Amino acid sequence: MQLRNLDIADAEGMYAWLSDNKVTSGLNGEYKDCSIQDAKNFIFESGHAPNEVHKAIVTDENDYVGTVSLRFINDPEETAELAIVVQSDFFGKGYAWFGVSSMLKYAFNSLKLHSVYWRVKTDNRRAIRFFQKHGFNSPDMDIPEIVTKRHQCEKNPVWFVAINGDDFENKLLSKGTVAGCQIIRIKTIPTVEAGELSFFEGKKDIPFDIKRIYYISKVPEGIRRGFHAHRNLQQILFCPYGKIQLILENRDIREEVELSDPSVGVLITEPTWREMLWLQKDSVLCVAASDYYDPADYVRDYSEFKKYISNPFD
Ligand code: T46
Repeated sequence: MQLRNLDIADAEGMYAWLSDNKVTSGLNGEYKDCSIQDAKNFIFESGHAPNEVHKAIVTDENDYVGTVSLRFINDPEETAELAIVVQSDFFGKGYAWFGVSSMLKYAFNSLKLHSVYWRVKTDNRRAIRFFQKHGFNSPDMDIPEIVTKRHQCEKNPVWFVAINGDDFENKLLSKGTVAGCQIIRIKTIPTVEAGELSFFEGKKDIPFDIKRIYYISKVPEGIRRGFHAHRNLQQILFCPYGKIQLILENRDIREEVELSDPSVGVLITEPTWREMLWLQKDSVLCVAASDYYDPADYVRDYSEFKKYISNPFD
């Protein structure tokens, strides 16, 4: 996935979400009368709008997925407002987070802004959950009045903020756990010009001896694997190359974490449902496991998993 400038050929994809109630019902504007010509006009004007940046979020094949924007750049000074929209066919595939995190990086690293605000309609539970899941909360501090005033006819939008210097990509990692699984820093020795070397040792850096190592590679972007739990197996999962989202569920908590840093691993030592989503093609998932391969240790049926964790001794 990548960001690029909007192109007139994106109008069709843009019209697809403009006429999709699943998308527009969560947004703050009126879109029901929009035509493909409106999409073309927006794309044309977006290249010339002062104090605005609009980018297309696209697949590896350069197909339009959605738009992410910064508006009101430097009004007030060193701030901007962010907006994102993704076609419903691409919900849950990592594109929204890619768009948000890439645009925030651009706002902070290239535009040198201090803070970026965005708002979500109160009843857009999906979007609110999405931002909370990524560690964002409604800001403690007040949003500048000049910003809220622009949207005063909207009913109590939920505001979010990112501040330059926040480790927003690693908010979840700094939490230390994801769905009850431990997130660990893998010891890493950096060099100045020759990369870095990471390592861990069984029973020293992780709580078990390693009996098996496997890795998953050559997976296209957007593919999901997993969909099972283990009864007894303990594992550490890490991603030495690329970007993979882990969706983990342990008892009542279902959480996601993105693995993209070779020096970060997730330790799964309890029966935990796992799904892995390839956010970038050719990403590699490596696993060190506490035992040999045993098909009988897998729980591949979700309802069986729910029963198993409520009473593992049944
Ligand atoms: C896990 C996640 C993260 C073997 O023959 N030996 C092995 O050691 C493994 C791991 C798998 N296999 C066979 C079993 C299947 O015929 O390889 C095939 C693919 O396995 P599976 O569909 O289970 O792959 P994933 O990616 O869904 O899950 C794997 C691990 O199996 C699992 O333990 O936690 O990665």
